Amino acid sequence: MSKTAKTDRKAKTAPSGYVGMSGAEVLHEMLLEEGVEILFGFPGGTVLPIFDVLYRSPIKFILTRHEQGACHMADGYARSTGRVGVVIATSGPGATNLVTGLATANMDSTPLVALTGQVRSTLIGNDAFQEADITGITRPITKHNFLVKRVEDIGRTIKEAFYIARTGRPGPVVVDIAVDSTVAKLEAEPELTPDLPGYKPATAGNIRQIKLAAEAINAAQRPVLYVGGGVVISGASAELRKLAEKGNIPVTTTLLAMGAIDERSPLAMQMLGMHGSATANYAVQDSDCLVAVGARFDDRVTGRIAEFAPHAKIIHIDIDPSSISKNVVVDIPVVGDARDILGRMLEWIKPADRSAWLAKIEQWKNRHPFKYASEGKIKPQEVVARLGELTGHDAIVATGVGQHQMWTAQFYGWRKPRQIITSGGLGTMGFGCPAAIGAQFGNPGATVIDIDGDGSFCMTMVEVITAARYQQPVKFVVLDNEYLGMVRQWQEMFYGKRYSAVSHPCPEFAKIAEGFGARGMRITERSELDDAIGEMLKHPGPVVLHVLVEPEENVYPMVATGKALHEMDLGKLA
Ligand SMILES: Cc1ncc(C[n+]2csc(CCOP(=O)(O)OP(=O)(O)O)c2C)c(N)n1
Repeated sequence: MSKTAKTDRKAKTAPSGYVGMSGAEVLHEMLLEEGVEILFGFPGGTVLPIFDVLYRSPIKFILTRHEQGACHMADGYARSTGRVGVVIATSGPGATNLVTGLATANMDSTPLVALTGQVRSTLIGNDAFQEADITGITRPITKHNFLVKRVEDIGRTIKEAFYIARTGRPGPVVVDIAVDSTVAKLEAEPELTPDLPGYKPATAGNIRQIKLAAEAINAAQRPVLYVGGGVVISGASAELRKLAEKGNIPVTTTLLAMGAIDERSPLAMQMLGMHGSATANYAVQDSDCLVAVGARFDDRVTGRIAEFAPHAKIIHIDIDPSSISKNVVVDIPVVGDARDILGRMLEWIKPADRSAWLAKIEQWKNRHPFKYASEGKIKPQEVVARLGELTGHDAIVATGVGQHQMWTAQFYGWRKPRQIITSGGLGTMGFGCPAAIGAQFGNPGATVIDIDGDGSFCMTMVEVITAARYQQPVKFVVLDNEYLGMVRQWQEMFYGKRYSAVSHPCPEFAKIAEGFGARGMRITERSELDDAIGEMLKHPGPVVLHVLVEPEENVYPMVATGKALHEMDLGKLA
């Protein structure tokens, strides 16, 4: 599609190349060349020339109700498809509304390109109307950013932005473009070849390091694979599975890597960390060789760092050299693409009988599974578990941030990579609703569910209007515990139950949904749950299902701040 569009346009406007094209037209050509099929955003004065070109573009444009929503949609699209998400906003408030979305994408390594309008190049720095220093504001929360002031630089910069966003450790790139450069016309052929002498992302791992790592694994009796989002991003799930099976190595995944291994595998130990499975946490603490792949030893994963995996030799496979030994001192670093490295490591891994280790793991699994009591009010965990079963564990699932996010990770039953769309690093409430819509745009025909908390949903639920307008059949399941639940849990456990600013009475979400053009449903009883989920899944359009759940349910296990992983509070799982 993009090739034809380019040829047509060139035939009409610039038979000899780009000369005569406006900056906005060149930008559009570059988007087509990059294969962009969908753009999320919101217009305004400084991006009018770009929107004028979009008026006759084959690129689908999704007008959101808030720029934050657009950024999270581009993020959900990117995470669920592996392609670069693209978002556009105007200068000043439009661009500042992207900030949370950019920081979210940056923390979780999502490839995004954000195009922002900027005031005229001659006015920059003058406090012009709707001027904000977006390159200054976003420098620490993006992989890279550019300010473009000349029409000659637009094409090359866009190419560079896409290249940086998707290569190495992916991330968001902002291109801030002065409006006059989008209006000006090219008088000479522009240089379009990316010129990034300082940017050399590693891909292949060093073979010596790979062999050293394989030898350490072969020598280990209690190895554990600790797998992070990098494995999903690099498409290394098949290599991971082969390696785990060949070496009989149990696997735990971070929140961002749920589905990197099918949880039905006997080697799968589910999530680790603050609310991870007892099995995964005990296994890490007991391990003599911890193999971290595409993970960054986040404090929510490690607990008290001085006592993290105290008996283990630590191998760290990561594409980002700055991640190595950042939080935990690593014995054998291997820098490069996880898929390439795991694929090559496979031939050095010796099949090993680790039955004693696996038996111990099986024992932990049997003793301390994630569980809840199905009594009294509807339990949030059972809503997640029933959603898993009734969707055949095959849906793409987005979440907000809080208890519901942890229960989703614990109880959905993950089968494949790119199934979970959640804000891990930044922990952005409000991510779920728009991210789910973005994922649905990228996966037409797939079942996409946002399992949300009432607090998180309130932050961005206005985008249900976007889902309804563009007929995206996303299912929004709001687990309403009438509290900002995760904060309430901390106040219960660590602040003597002094509930400060966590009571969160909710509006009638089902009525709001109807007003927004979606279907609205509300349930309060366990007996209604399966029918409601069934009806929701059958409905061809977007649905908001408001579920009133037990208000004071807690997430277990819990590793309190300052505790080591094995010191977790098992709560009712004990
Ligand atoms: C934008 C933002 N503001 C504040 C927080 C701090 N925070 C983390 S969890 C949480 C409560 C979330 O409540 P809700 O969405 O209802 O989910 P629940 O924990 O009840 O499942 C808060 C306030 C955050 N993560 N993000």
